[in-house]
Amino acid sequence: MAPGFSDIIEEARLSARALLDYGESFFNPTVRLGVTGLSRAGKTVFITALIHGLTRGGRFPVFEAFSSGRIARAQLAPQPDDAVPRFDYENHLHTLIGERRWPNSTVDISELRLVVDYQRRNGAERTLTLDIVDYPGEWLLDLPLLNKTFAQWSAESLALSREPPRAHLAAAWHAHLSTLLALDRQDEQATLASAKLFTDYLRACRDERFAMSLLPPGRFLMPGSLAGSPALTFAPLDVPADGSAPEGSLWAMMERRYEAYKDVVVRPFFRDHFARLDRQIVLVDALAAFNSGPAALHDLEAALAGILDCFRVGRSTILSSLFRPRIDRILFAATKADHLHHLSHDRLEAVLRRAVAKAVARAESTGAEIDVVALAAVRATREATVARGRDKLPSILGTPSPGESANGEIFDGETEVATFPGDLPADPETLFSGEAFRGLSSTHADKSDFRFLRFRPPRLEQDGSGKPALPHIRLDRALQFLIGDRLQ
Ligand SMILES: Nc1nc2c(ncn2[C@@H]2O[C@H](COP(=O)(O)OP(=O)(O)OP(=O)(O)O)[C@@H](O)[C@H]2O)c(=O)[nH]1
Ligand SMILES: [Mg+2]
Repeated sequence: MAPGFSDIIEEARLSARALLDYGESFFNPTVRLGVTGLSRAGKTVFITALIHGLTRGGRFPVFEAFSSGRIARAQLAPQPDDAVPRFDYENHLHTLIGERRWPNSTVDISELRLVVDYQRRNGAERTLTLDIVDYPGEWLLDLPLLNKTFAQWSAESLALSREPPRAHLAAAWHAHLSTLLALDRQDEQATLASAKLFTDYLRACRDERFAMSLLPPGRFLMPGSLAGSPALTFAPLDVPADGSAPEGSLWAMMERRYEAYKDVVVRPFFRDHFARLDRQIVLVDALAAFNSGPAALHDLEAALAGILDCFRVGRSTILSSLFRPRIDRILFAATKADHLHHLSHDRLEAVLRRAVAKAVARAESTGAEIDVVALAAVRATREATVARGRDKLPSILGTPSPGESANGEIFDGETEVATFPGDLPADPETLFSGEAFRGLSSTHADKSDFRFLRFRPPRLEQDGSGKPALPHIRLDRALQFLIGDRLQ
């Protein structure tokens, strides 16, 4: 398809921005690290722990520049983008360490700048600026909309909503949809009702019982200042695959608003944020999918494929002909690995590797280096072996958050307990085949194969060797992959 006028303008804007960034980073080497993940994946905790570790002497043996003492200093600096909120590091840290509570949910983009003074391997003194950008994974999953017409998006969304367990959750919306005809006259009330029922369906899919991941358009569930605006008031409609919407029809109205969503929400995100990233970590809460059941795991797999497609989309459309493609490393990280005994950490990593395998094969044209890790940015548990009959179960010890419950007991947030959350299989494939395990979407919590409780954050570790640090699992490996090469 020949590029339209708006594409050309968009390209000009992008190149101007890229030139500006390029000039700046020529004099002042900078890495823009995107941290993303679907809601509750662990973004805020990850960034807080990473900054705390880098600025306050964390224990990072695998992060070579740090453990070998070549990093002289890492400190916060004012961030460069005036229109982006600053990541509220100090508050999040206080909540985590001072109150031993997890930070509150965040729904917007935010950014923080860290300046790292280090010595190159050849002895020269250098500075690397690390801009960390925290944005919701839901926004990333919106990018594919840029290449889809309203008719295509409607058809895909409808097909997905007819599969179990979604079909059941979509019943009310489907019932309303069957009263609408694409060629009906445009009707604000019908559109409002349809958008509301569609949003209710998306919200029900996200509930922890079903833990679905693939739920675009992202802003329907986190509208922010756009709540109630026409750009967020539309829904999929049964329309012919080819053909154009007659003027004044319901179809035309929905289509116009869908395009407005792309203009107002998706393109600015692509231009101002996504296209400027150099490195990307995608945080994935696989445990939520295990809690829920096989359908959630399959949905997660589809969402990860969608996410990898975005990097391909980012490369093959705009910019690539003018500038080198930017994102050259992508790390997929299964978070909250401290909910499992260390014997299962490699297995968790294998599950994530399996979940992205097909997508990675498809995304080879991204040219980016891709890796997978299972980590816990903040380790809230310790390990123990618990005897059950003649068996010895590899268990974890932690303080469940107040209100969490298991086996009829409700925890007060003060008592430490040992739990056996379930074993991950040695072969991840078994989890992906059919109804391989039972989760909350099909059975009661007590009968589920996995049950991961929420634990309170730990106390700071004092090992007598200097500053107190937050315990973690493999956070250093993530750092090594994400910025290790830029500190050589
Ligand atoms: N045990 C443990 N729990 C974690 C860890 N990271 C995150 N969590 C849990 O996951 C929840 C969500 O973490 P956040 O960092 O707030 O996730 P987020 O991706 O920023 O979430 P939103 O801002 O809501 O999109 C926390 O409240 C914790 O319960 C971790 O390293 N270990
Ligand atoms: Mg957050």
